[in-house]
Formats: sequence, structure tokens, C-alpha cells
Amino acid sequence: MKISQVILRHMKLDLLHPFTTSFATEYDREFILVEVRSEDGTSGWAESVAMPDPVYNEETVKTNWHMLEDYLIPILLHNDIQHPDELTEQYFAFMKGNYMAKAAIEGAVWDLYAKKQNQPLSSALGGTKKQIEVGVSIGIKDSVAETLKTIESRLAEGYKRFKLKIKPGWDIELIEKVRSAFPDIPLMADANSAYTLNDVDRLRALDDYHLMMIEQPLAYNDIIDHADLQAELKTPICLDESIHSLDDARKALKLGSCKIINIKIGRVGGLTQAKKIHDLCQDQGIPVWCGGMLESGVGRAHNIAITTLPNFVLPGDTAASSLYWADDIIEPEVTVENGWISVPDSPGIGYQPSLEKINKYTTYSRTYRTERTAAQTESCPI
Ligand code: OSB
Ligand code: MG
Repeated sequence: MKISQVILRHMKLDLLHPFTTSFATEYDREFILVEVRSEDGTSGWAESVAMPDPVYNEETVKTNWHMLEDYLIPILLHNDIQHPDELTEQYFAFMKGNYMAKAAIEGAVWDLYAKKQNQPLSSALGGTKKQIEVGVSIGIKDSVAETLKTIESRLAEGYKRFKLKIKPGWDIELIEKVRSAFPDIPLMADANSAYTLNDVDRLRALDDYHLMMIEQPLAYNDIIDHADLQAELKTPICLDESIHSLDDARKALKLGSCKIINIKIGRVGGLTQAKKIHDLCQDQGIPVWCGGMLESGVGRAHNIAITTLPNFVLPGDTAASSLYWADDIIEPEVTVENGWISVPDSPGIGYQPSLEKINKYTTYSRTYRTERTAAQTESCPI
């Protein structure tokens, strides 16, 4: 696969509703859209899920742009990649970390590869499901009443699992009230690292509400304290932030730090690694599900594709485009019917990025070509 051009676009999409976690409130989504073009004019697409500030993990939009521009794109333009697995296994392996940047370009190469094979990305990854079940992640609201109203709407729309963001002080009472209003819904909580082992009593109190899991209660880079906490709790711990690689997953399972893993393609360095973590968990009887990072339709399409692998047995966070965006950048947008998304069967990611919409939301872009002379590397403020 000769890649002759890579285009980076800095995008900004307004969220329809602010999204609050224990670490920040997001009003819009700033991200990098990556397009790789082969010599025959076929394009592969993906997005970086890094946030503008290092609040979820250490990566940012700017560190991703730097990694893409100075390291990852030159590798793509100067090598003939036969299979996307070669990127993380070979070409990118000498670079530590920067998983979201690596995943952004690796995902675009996977899309291109699947298109060249005339295969949906889901099949190219080995997935077989024709439809996937999805849940929804509900941010921290101003009141419990508002949370209850949101759950009611999402329940009516058919979502299969309800994840509430929690933090100290927005936890026990919230879960207690939600449980008494909705005794039987599949419910879970995500703390985004807001607690420490000093909060063990508070976390133990959540054990009474038959939650499916508590996601990432402790530090973003911890698997040791999580093992101690899991020993204290009946509720399964699910790790998100702490798992960056196959090795992290193997060690966390060995220590008993979690019973479930949230696989985010960006956090683990791409689809090849996501698939490996999926396979390891499958071998060990550990269920996985696909998390979200408030992606545009392009990232959403990648999440749908990976979720077709068999051990994604729990509903993920890939909700409908219309819950996030007035005007998603893919056609058609992602729709959810009664909690199910139909997996597209056209080649690659299976949704068409709309250049008209993409141009509307691009703040600046840059094109990188095989011959990197000054004249051929254009910078284009819009
Ligand atoms: O921890 O899963 C998370 C959003 C941004 C950063 C981290 C997380 C989230 C979500 C939202 O929970 C998932 C989504 O709806 O895309
Ligand atoms: Mg999470």
C-alpha cells in the first residue's frame, strides 16, 4: 500500500449538551481528523481521541499533532506498508507511549486497507456480528432530578445500559435514588480516577445497588491499588484509563485489579492492539466492551467495527450521533434502533465522511506528501 498523501485537519464540533466528568466539562470537541490517501486516490479515515487538555490521560491535541507530523506521518510516507498490523508491531514500536496519536493514523490505514480488500472494516478485523448492542454514558448533571429525566429519555430510546459519571459527593445518594426509580436497569458508574483507597467505605457503599461494574475508581495509571480495592468489593471493577497495552491488560488480570476491561482503540494505540487485548480477555473469560471519547462519526465508525468481535459481550458507549452533534460529519450518521446499531457492510468504515461538513468544521489543515519539499507541504488555514 503506497501512501502518497496524509491530510491532518484540526476540527471543532460543538456538543449539543455539555458533558461533565469528574475531571472536566466539555462544551465542544476539538480533535484531529486524519485522512491517508493512496496513489490510486482511495482515502482511509480516522480521528485522534486526544482531548485539548491532559485531563483524561497525558496526551493532548497538540502532542498528537506533533507526533503525527514529526514521527508518524514520515514513517507512512517513506515505507510501503503491506498490512496495518506492521505499524504498531514494527514501525511504531520504538516510540514510547503516545497511543492516541499512533491509533489515529493506524486507524486510517486500517480503513484504507479494508477498502483495498473490498471488505468492511469489521470483517477485516475478524468481526462477525451484524448488529451491536449499545449503552449510553450520562455525564454529571446539576441535580439528581435531571439525571433521572435523562435516564428516562434514554430508556425510552432503547439504550441497553446506563453509565453514570460519579465523583466523591455525587455518588451514593445519586445511585441510591436512581436505583429506587429504576430498580432493574443495567446500571454502572464511571469515576474517571476520582477516588483513592482512603475512600474504600464510600465505594463499598455502592456494593448494595447491584451495579454491573464500577469503572476506573482509582488513579489513571494504577493497577496495584485497584487489586486491593477489588478484593474489598463485590461489584466488578472495570479498568479504562489504566490499560494502555496488552501487557497492562495481562498484568491487571494477573493481579486481580479488575474483572472487566473497557477497550478504547485510541487509549491502547490502535485496532491491532485492541484486537490483541480482546483476544487475551477472551482466553481468560474476561468480558470487554468498547468505550467512547465523545467521537465524531468517524471515530464512532471505528468503535462499531471493533465491537463486532465476539468477546465484546457488554454494551458499549457508542451512542447515536444525534445525542452529541447537530450535524455529524459522516453520511449516514450513526443511528440506534431499540438499543442496536446495524453494522454497515460497505468497504472500510462503512460511513462516508462528508467533505462539505468536514470543511465547515475545520479550523486548519495541513497536507503532507511523499516528496516533502516546501512547495508540496501545504498549510491551509480556513
Ligand atoms: O471515561 O469513558 C470515559 C468521555 C470522555 C472521556 C472519557 C470518557 C468519556 C465517556 C463518554 O464516558 C463516552 C461517550 O459517550 O463517547
Ligand atoms: Mg471511563
